[in-house]
Amino acid sequence: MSKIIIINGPNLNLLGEREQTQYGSNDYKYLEEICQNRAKDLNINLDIKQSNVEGEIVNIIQDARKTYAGIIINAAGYSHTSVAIRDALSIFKKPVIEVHISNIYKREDFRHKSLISGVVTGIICGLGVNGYILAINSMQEILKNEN
Ligand code: CA2
Repeated sequence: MSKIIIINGPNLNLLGEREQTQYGSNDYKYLEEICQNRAKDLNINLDIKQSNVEGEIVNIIQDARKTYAGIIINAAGYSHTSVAIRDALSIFKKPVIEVHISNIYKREDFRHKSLISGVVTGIICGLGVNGYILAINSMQEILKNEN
């Protein structure tokens, strides 16, 4: 059974509490539930982690090398600023899918550049929390084709 991890960055734990026009009305628990349900349907073993701390996210990515076949990451605000997270992802050497709930290209200029996009396998953005489900589906296809 494939083992993958979803890593969520800062403030995503507050989903549903504010900014519902950008991120929808569903809360973080709902996001975890729909992802776990989809993973179960696909016979994937899924772990989900969230951190508001850049260095913790780097540690999670480093540790992921030993355990996981792929990473799905929404680095949130750090997508636009973090060379350290980009470097950690580039060392991972297995499939990585970047997810954004909102369409970052429709928003402020500073969100148009994601520093991690250049080191990931693919990107899903602007499709709401359903983007995570699409990412799980795609990861399953990628991993199936590897074997
Ligand atoms: O669209 C996305 O998924 C983002 O990665 C979300 C980040 C934002 O900084 C990126 O530009 C795009 C922000 C996540 C913060 O989520 C909140 C949830 C509830 C209330 C306030 C923020």
